[in-house]
Amino acid sequence: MKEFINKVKKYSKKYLSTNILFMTFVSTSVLNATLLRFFTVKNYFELKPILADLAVVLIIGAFGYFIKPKHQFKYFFSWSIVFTILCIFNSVYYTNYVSFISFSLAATSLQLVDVGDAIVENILELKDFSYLWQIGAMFFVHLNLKKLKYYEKVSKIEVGKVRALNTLVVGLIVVGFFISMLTSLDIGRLHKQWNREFIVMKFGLYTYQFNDLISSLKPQISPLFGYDENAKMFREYYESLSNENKVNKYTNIFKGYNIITIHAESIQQFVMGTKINGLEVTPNLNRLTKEGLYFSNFYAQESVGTSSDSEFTFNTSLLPSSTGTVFINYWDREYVTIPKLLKEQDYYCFSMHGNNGTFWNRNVVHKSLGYDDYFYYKKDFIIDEVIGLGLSDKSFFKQAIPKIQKISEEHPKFYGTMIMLTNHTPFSDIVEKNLVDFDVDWKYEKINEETGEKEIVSAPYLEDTKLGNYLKSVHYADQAIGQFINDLDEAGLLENTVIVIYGDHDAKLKKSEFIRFYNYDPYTDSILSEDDPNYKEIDFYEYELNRKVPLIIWTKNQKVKGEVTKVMGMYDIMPTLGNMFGFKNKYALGYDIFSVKDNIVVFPSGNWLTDKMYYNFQKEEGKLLVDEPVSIDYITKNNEYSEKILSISNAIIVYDLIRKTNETNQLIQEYKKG
Ligand code: GP9
Ligand code: MN
Repeated sequence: MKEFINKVKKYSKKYLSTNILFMTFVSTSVLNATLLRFFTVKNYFELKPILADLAVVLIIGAFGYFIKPKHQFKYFFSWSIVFTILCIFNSVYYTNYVSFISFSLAATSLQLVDVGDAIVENILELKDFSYLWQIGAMFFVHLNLKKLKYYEKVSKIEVGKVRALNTLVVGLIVVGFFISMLTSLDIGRLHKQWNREFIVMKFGLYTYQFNDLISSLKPQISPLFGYDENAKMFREYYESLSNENKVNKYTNIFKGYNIITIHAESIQQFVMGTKINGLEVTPNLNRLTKEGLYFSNFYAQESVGTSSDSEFTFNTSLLPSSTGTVFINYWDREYVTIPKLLKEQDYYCFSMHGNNGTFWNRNVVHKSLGYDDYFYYKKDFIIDEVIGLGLSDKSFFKQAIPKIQKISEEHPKFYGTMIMLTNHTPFSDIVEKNLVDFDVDWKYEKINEETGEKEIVSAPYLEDTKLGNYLKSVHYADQAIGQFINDLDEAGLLENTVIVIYGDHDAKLKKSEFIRFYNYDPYTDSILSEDDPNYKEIDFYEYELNRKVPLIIWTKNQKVKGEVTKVMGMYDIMPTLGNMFGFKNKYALGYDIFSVKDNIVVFPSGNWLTDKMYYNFQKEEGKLLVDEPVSIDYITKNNEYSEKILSISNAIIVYDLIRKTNETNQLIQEYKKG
């Protein structure tokens, strides 16, 4: 044993004394990345990102051993410069945008970011320079090693390849150790790469930046292949569509009206029909459905880009991309959008949100979608009440009123998108802060066994459950919407304005939550058994169909009214509003709901929904929603159609086909002019 310890001691001594430069590089790089987290996300003690940073640096460092010792300094020093620059840039970026730099944005965001802001806000702080110590340390160590003739000594004993391989193995062991600590949520988020803060917190700076580089390159690489066939498919599809403008009773009905769109975060439609102890969860939304047009079978068509996908589909009538997220990976493509078309009619377009502007890359994407201005909380709102992710909806809406008023005074017409925030999963903050007064306990009458008298008993069956918190949170969101509409009215902003409210996606509640909700028996404080005649089964289809969200088009004077039960998707909004407001997107994949006969909602998963059937593409089976059967041909045709729509949408997004077509048309025009 003693011998073994001595051996280890001897080996370590030898290793330490002959790997000084390598170890300085590794330790300074890991320390600098930790320093960055210290100044930004603040989780500097967490083991996961330290391990991840260590693994990356070890692997990069290992390759240094393939170089002769006297030249190794150049290698390690160059990497130290790269890492230091990464830290400094990210530090400055974080101060300004509370997020980390992405390669995909670096090139073009400079043109889009408000230059005025950039100058005011881009002030370097002392801490941004603190990372330079790594360069100094490397240089200092190198000079001393030179003095001590270290490189000559090492040259005699070092077998580069062996050291390189050994170090690589150690690096890979650290990687393995790190991976074993990851959850599937961590991996999913790394893959999607949109929550940049989260990735740096869990994966460290170097893995983040490396992963970001790869996902930023993906959109550049994929358009290199398959362009011709995609462009052909795109051309043929749009040539096959009829150009005729269908007129109906809604055509141009709102020409010249302002639009305020409320992006109602996570509001699912079932809450509108829900009453707890006789009280409506959403009294305001319910009132608006009666006073306006209410689309009761409306579905969001979001993919991994959740909120941002809905904003994209709403504004473009295209579907989310099949790889990555449009707002992150394909935001620089050309799209025909509602703001762009309204601007042709002299509208001023803005969007507002109570969270950070960089979330979902909105500060960049909203500009490229054609919004004139994007307000976000750091700059334009006073953060006087925080719930969950950011400014509370009630405060957000209150503060928005004078801003909208000013806009309405300065511009002839406006289109505004108000992105709500409070009702965001996990819905617990609002409950913990006791900011909503909505009792979700089940109240029922019971005979008191001792007194024999009737009394009201309360079963806290939803207390502390996600669904229970969700209902409370939705009640708050509903109050916020109600308050906003009242305040708009008081400010005289409703006279010539159409309010559009849409749920951006479902609440992502588990099936088991619904099973408990629909099958709870307060008398026994338990869930009904499956063979109970009152048991409500929630299978795959029930669950999917229940994911629908509200869509309401409302005006104060109740100019349009009624319930539309036809199935409808987020991509149908643009053509439907287009018919009402007098604009048209020839690349729209959805239809004006008042002109289409048999509508189909195509989901990014390949599943589709018509009034007759919900079809599960993965399982190749569907559920009939009507009594009459459908033919195999009906299913095949809809399958083909769904695939086509998804491919067209993807082709436009990945290959930037709208821009390319516009450019070609312009060239032809110029050529014709001579
Ligand atoms: C955050 C918000 C939420 O700013 O809009 O986005 P989501 O998580 O729903 O996609
Ligand atoms: Mn959302």
